[in-house]
Amino acid sequence: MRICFATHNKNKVNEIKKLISSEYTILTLDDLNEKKEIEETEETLEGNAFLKAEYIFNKYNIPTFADDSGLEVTALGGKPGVYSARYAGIKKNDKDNINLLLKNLKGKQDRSAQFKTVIAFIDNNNQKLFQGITKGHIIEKPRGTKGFGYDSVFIPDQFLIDDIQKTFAEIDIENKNKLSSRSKAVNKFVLFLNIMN
Ligand code: ITT
Repeated sequence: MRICFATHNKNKVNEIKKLISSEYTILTLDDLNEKKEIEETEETLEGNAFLKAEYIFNKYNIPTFADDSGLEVTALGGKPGVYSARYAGIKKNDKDNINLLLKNLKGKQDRSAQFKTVIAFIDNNNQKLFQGITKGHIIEKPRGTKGFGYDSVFIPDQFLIDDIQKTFAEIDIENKNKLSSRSKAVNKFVLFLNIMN
């Protein structure tokens, strides 16, 4: 079965391809030669995930899913949340976003945060949402070169390698996929696909 993953984010594609069995052929927006950056105009992750999936499903008429993710920081009242990509401006620059986050958290005792991922899936018979949450905390300086986005400042709870707490940017995709919000949402989605087919 062919399914489109409506994203331009290659890191998301790499993670997701390791979580979905090869019986499903994942087509990305690059595979469809779709250049448009679908504007995220909704005020929730659910709304934006649905909007991206719907745009591609309506245009290409193939079963489509989209992922919208955000980092929700307790001491910042849940921000940057749905605005995580554009936290430091419309350029969507990871480094600028992290710098602003660390600046806004300076002096705050509570560094707790969570990643939330929402996956929206649309085909001719279904419109479904799947959610995953991973709790953790934000460290004071970035660590690690793997991953993307806010990975280098996020340490997931209860995850130790050799008794050391690692950021998502210090572990490989396989380990990130054991506990990331994306993998939790994708696993629920895969269960649904398997039941449906
Ligand atoms: P698409 O909309 O094309 O899927 P995007 O990069 O715009 O890709 P999001 O809107 O979902 O993706 O991302 C919101 C922000 O959260 C953005 O700054 C990402 O870099 C970051 N982000 C998403 N998933 C992440 C993850 O697993 N680890 C760290 N940061 C992540």
